[in-house]
Amino acid sequence: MFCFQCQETAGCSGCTVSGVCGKKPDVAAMQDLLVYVTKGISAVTTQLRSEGKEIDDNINHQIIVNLFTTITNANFDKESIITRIKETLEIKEELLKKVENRDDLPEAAFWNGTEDTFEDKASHVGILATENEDIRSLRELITYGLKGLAAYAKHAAALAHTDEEIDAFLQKALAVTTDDALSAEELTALTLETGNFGVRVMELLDKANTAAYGNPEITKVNIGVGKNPGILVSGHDLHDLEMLLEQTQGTGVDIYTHSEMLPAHYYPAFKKYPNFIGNYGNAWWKQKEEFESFHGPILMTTNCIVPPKDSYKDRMYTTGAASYPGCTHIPGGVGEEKDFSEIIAKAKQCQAPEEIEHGEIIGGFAHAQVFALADKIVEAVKSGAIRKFVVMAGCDGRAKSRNYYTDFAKGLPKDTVILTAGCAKYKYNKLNLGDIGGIPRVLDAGQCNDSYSLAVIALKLKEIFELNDINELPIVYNIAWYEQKAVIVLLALLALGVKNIHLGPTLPAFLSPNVAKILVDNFGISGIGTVEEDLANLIG
Ligand code: FS2
Ligand code: SF4
Repeated sequence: MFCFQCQETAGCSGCTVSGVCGKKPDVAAMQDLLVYVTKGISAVTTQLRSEGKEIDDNINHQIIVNLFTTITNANFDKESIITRIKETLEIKEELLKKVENRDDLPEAAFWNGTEDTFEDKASHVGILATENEDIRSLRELITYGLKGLAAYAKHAAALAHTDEEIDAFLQKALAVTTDDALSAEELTALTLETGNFGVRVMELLDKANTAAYGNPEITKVNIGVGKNPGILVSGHDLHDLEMLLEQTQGTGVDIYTHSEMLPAHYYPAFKKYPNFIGNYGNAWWKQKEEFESFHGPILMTTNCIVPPKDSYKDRMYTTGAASYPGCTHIPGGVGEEKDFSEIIAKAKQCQAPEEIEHGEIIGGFAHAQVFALADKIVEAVKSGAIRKFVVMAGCDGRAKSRNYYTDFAKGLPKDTVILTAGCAKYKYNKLNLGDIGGIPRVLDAGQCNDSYSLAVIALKLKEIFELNDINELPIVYNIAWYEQKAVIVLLALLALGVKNIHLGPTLPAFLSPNVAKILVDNFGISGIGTVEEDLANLIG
């Protein structure tokens, strides 16, 4: 196997024996093949669009869920990946019959095979099949950005928000990564276009979420526990959470969020549920201890599964693109009603959660809430009470080196405000960093996709302060990444013109020296140094 798509890749270069995430070589092979056949079907749909034919929504959904399935930590279940490969090949064969001009289609568009050929085919279509290091780097950078984009498109689609132009771009870009005629320059341009569509998909998801659940508002979230048995919901899918909340009314079972599901508490629509108790625990990587002490069932709605311990494996459930062998998968397609009765029945047999923390955390600072506070914030900037905003969005992870972010947050002067989104926040959202004239020093916009809100806020401030360039604002960027959604967030920020982003704890292994140089020369991207150096550089 060879995989280097996430920050925790072995030796900062690539997982070759087994994934640091727990992905085994046979699963890695099937994921490689799933990406390959998804590129193949995308080449076919792209050709059909160019011939004026429409592509059905179900096909668009198949493609985005395929990509989501291959995101780090989402799906460890070989059988479910094989099923997706077979389904995709079947749909592709039907589509291929409708193509008039097949001349420019790549090999991936024609390939078909039975299950006994999958392993052999997978061994020829992985990342290392592209020999030129720079082309490989750009292809993977684009593919990972598209995986993140697909994840956000899937969440929006679950709430009946789709955009044919986004799907058409996603499929065109996937298809193009198989084109050997494309130069490094053309691939670089496509990388930036991917960032533009990253902005669009986050905007689409923001619309989907706020139309369904209202605008996030300042909210204090309980981090303690109640007396009833509970279900812990992790991942990012708000629609799954909504269905579970509906189905647990009057059952005596409480609902808690874990990790990236925390921001659900900020939406007005979820506040009406009396059994929506609070957030339990921290970022995804602490799940081994926290799922154990929770005692009740856990529902993983998306990625960031850590291979479960036997002690709670029988109460861990997956749904959507997520799957783990031996854990029950709750079926249901994009936007379909799901039946969570099995999880609810399981919860009733479990003890109530054990309290591991007590108190409250505050969040809900997405764009509408921040705009409501705009006068106060602008005044604080003008008076010098706020000297700088520091965007510290992104992901958390296991590496000890990530303590840098806690130390950096602690070391920031008291006239600075952290803008955050994603699970990176758990490195500093319980530090009690205080406030500036009533404005908390950690403003949490929400999930990683709500980094869009941080960009909207920056653009609004640029307008208020009548600046020509987003980089003239007193905002600096010190972003932590882990998986591929952070890649699309990064590309989106670059597309919006943000420069001098610090990215850590390590730069992506999939950036070849030449591709890294393009990012450094054109966007001023850099890694992180010591806390002291970076505080001096970024804050002065
Ligand atoms: Fe955190 Fe994991 Fe949000 Fe990432 S919970 S690393 O999926 O996308 O962030
Ligand atoms: Fe390794 Fe990350 Fe790939 Fe898992 S997703 S196999 S940890 S590079």
